[in-house]
Amino acid sequence: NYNKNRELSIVLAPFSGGQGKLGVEKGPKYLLKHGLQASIEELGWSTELVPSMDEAQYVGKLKMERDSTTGGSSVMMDGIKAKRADMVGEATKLVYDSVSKVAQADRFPLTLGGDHSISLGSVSAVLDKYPDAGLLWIDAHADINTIESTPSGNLHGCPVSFLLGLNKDIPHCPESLKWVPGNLSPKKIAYIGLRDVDAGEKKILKELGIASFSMYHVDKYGINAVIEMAMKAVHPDTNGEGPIMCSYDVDAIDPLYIPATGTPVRGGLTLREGLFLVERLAESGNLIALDIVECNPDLAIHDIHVSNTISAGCAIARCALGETLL
Ligand code: HAR
Ligand code: MN
Ligand code: MN
Ligand code: MN
Repeated sequence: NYNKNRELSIVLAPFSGGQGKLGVEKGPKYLLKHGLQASIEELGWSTELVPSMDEAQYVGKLKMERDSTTGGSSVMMDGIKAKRADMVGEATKLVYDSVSKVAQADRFPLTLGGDHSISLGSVSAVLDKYPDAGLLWIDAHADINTIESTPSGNLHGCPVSFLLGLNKDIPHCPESLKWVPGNLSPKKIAYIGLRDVDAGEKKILKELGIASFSMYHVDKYGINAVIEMAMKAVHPDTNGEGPIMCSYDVDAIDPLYIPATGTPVRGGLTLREGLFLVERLAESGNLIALDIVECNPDLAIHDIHVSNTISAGCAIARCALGETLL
């Protein structure tokens, strides 16, 4: 068990520049308002809050950009169109610095997004501390587009390619993202929940032989077998034992339960399946870090959508931290 001291830091990553919809920067504030910190304390963890940036830090710039006629600055060279690469590079480096301090102090980093680009920072920092860690990416999307393959230019669809170092050989790779070590091995990542994967992403997943459990596999084998296979995929020599980081995009869960998110895709995990995954990780004693990303309260068309989404986000954290283990 990696968490004997039960010391945890809630790292706030209120960043929305990795995609085009404002509001996702409010995720951390809403999750905290829902009582997340006290409920984690109740589970026997000592906690602290670590703000990695201000919620307002990038919002002004994003609003100006949205209101401008060009619809967003992007580096467009040789077919590369990574939107707001400077901002994303800077913000994710702030997350990296905060999570690094937490991880190096032997505390459990619970990083609250923000959009999924922030995991560039959290995962890189956790890998510095645990080079052998496996990464479970729970998501409807693979987020493995390179700056060449991205159809949208939104960098929240690209963090995994940077973590794997896939952009290093691409000419004109944005300078701002060169701080990312990019040394994650494709053998050390497994996906669960995939159902909206771009053609270019499928090619990369196949070429690199990355363990990818889509909704098809969840239906075919059941969620328990899938999480077991995913743990074994990232730690094959030790039958699934070893440090595991979980980067949890709430859109992995069906929009019936999680409506307030930027890119909902129907046919996702049930709420119970989504919680079981992290309950199993808690039970394993191998979970060393968790991200919860892509809660966007501004996208709800009704108050109940906000509370459903935020309460599910909080439940992911509590279940990952042992709430439902007897
Ligand atoms: N694959 C698409 C792209 O690259 C959309 C993926 C981004 N959406 C997310 N990420 N929420 O998980 O633009
Ligand atoms: Mn994602
Ligand atoms: Mn997603
Ligand atoms: Mn798509």
